[in-house]
Amino acid sequence: MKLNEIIRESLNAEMKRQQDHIELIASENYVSEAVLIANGSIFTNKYAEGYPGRRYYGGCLNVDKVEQLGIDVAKKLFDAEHVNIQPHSGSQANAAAYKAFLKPGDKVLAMDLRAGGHLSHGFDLNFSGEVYEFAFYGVNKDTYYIDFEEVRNKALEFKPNMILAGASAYSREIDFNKFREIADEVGAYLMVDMAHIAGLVAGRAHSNPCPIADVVTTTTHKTLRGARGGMIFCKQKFAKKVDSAVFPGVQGGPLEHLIAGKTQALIEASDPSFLEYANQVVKNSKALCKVLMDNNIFVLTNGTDNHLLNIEVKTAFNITGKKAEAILESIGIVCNKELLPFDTESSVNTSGLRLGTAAMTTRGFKEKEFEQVGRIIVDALNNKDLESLKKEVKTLCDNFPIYNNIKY
Ligand code: DSN
Repeated sequence: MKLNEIIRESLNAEMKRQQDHIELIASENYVSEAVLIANGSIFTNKYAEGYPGRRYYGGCLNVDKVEQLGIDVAKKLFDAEHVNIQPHSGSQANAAAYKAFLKPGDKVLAMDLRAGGHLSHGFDLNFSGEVYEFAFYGVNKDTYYIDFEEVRNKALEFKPNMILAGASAYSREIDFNKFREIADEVGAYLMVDMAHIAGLVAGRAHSNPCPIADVVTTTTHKTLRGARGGMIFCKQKFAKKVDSAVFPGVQGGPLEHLIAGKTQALIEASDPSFLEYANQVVKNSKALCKVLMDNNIFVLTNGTDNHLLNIEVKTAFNITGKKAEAILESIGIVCNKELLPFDTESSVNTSGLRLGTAAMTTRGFKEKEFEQVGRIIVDALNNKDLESLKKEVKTLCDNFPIYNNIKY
């Protein structure tokens, strides 16, 4: 049967959209052609409930080989005692990690969504906020850094069963040892959600939480540049309860085609060139940050140590984050509005933007290109000639192709 025409047209249109836009969404990236092949492979036909060597279905010889390879590579890359690479997503990984370590109603201290946390870290409309009792720490009002005094005070007062470190919109290195100290002081488990920074950890551009925390969750498609999905790392002593929390706890059959895509990406992230990539992501982020700061834009924490930066656009340009996102998209730059800590705007409008460098670094952008992107952003938000800025964006995109002639 032929590929449906609407699907074909949409895929080709999406290929063109991705090629013709500068992608600054901090959680996105471009996978390799090898990862695409694995993602779209015949492993999608296979049921494989269970784990390599102990499945509930026959015919798992080939998927076993790949999943075991992924496990071995992930353990080595992240210096972890145990890993489960079956979670379908970061939220699924978090659901399984909570299930492995907590009972419904147990207490978790996590980063506030408004300070840069994540929906699955206790937001009241998310399963996490419904099943467990969450309290939140935030960032310092002057520095916008994680306020460890607040973390400690809240931990002493709230007495959580678990402390959760990790964020979706935090631009500074997270000190996992400090979280460990506080967790030990109050007798809590330490969980780290390293979804955003996993690629930087793999590329040695951020410290590694795996040897420090009891359990670490991640997505596989952000800075790690793999198939969409999740993983959970833990100490060997927790391996059994983590594995049974994933299956049969929160999932049934694993998506072996995506596990093949994750495995391919993990192999790519183990290559020495990935160290260079991760390092370049951070250098690019710093270069973009400098241009924006030189143009009097407030960057939260006055800088960045990782792949992203959060900027305030309301003061500098007298527009909301929503409007800024729309202006940039009109010239071919894609990013997302961001609700900032202490924001006075609603979550629909926001005062800020979150900008990330992982995707365009994959396409080959270096500091020079990010300096140009920073200048284009400033000009666009100052409402300079948008037509000519759009042409400049297109030329930059043309000079850095994503894939060699993929056509559906
Ligand atoms: N939605 C992702 C992000 O953009 O950060 C987190 O899951």
